Amino acid sequence: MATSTRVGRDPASAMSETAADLIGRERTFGARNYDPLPVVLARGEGSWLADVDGRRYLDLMSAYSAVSFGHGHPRIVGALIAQAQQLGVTSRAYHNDELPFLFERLTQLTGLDRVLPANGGAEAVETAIKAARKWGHKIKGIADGRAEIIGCHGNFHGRTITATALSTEPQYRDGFGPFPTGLSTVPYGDADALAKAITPRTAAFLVEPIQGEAGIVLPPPGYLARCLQICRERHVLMIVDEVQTGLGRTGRFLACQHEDVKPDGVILGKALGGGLLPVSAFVATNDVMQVFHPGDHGSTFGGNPLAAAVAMAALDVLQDEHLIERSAELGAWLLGELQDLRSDLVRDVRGRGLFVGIEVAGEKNAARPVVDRLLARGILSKDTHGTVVRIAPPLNIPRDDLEWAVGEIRAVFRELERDVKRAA
Ligand code: IF1
Repeated sequence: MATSTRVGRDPASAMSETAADLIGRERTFGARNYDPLPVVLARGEGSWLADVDGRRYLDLMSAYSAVSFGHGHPRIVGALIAQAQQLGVTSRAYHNDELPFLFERLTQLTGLDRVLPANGGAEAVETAIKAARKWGHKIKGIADGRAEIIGCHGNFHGRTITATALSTEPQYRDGFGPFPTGLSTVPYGDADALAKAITPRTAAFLVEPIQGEAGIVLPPPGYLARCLQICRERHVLMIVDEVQTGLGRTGRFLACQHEDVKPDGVILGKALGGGLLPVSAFVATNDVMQVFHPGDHGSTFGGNPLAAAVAMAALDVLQDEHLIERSAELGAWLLGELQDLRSDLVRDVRGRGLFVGIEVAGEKNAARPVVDRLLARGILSKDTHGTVVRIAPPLNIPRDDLEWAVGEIRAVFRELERDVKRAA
């Protein structure tokens, strides 16, 4: 076979490129849809990352909860390599010997009936919205094209046009219209508002059990259970977006399980790919999934054997390393420690499991100085919604590393308090 003249990076030249060179190259040739922190990562192992200069960072962000099992988990990497050497992508035109087991496993873990596999979270959200609309028309009897879906203020369900249409964040919507109709929102945490908003044309209520992007916002206790009751009474589907909160992040396999809520559908993503591949799924009841007939919906990569094998390994790690319980226990300790920061600069500390937000007092971007100073101390975090520092480490982060990080977080707030006093 002729050797291909691969266009790309000569490893030697890559070694010589400085962080500044790499950032410059990215800025020259890449769309500017992100403004990354000034760090160029090159290696990851467990909860630690290293930049191109060998500087190490403790990862308290886990790629927005996609790396819940740590970087390069040997069992998941092993599954990837083994499957890649056996069979990668076949399309769903044929069966494969990995996907049936993932389907069965996800129905057991969610208590639901059927799985439709996809790739990124947004694609699984789109699948759920299409399923809800078609269920509304074909099963509930809503006039064709008139089905409505209700979301929540402050929601985040991805970057597609439909998810953007549901978004209440002006920047996420600016310039991307026109938007599809039949999508509205109600205040998050207010079950009465949901009851009032439901019409005979409402097909589904789409909700995050804890709003991630909005700043780790927890609803009042009992909110999800009350919403489920309302949806049942009004023959409306309840679909829970667990892309970020699922797979143990909040101390249960699904965050809605904290209220013993079993919705009509659940959206999974991020950590399902084991920190290596984009793997997502829409899992729902037979009542919902009956609307899909061969050819109605699909994707090239959805359900490929490589993704299925990696997802199964991720679920094995979650179970065998008892990471759900660990998230609950270590998360409770972390929340207690951070709630004890005793700083005038901290407006609130909230979260569940290893999914915690520190709300910093001050103007819109008040969290950024905290993130920048943590970076300087060798800790990766991320501000979300400007004022909240998201702390969401891999669920298997060593306790002593997390204890060290809490000490560094305390020190950063002491430093910032001194700076504020000096500036006053
Ligand atoms: C970005 C944060 C944002 C999600 C929920 C679906 C999706 C996401 C609850 C879509 C994705 C990512 C997207 C990424 C930053 C991150 C994020 F909340 F995690 F921090 F944006 F809000 N449902 N969240 O959180 O899944 O298609 O990305 O796989 O867009 O900047 P995806």
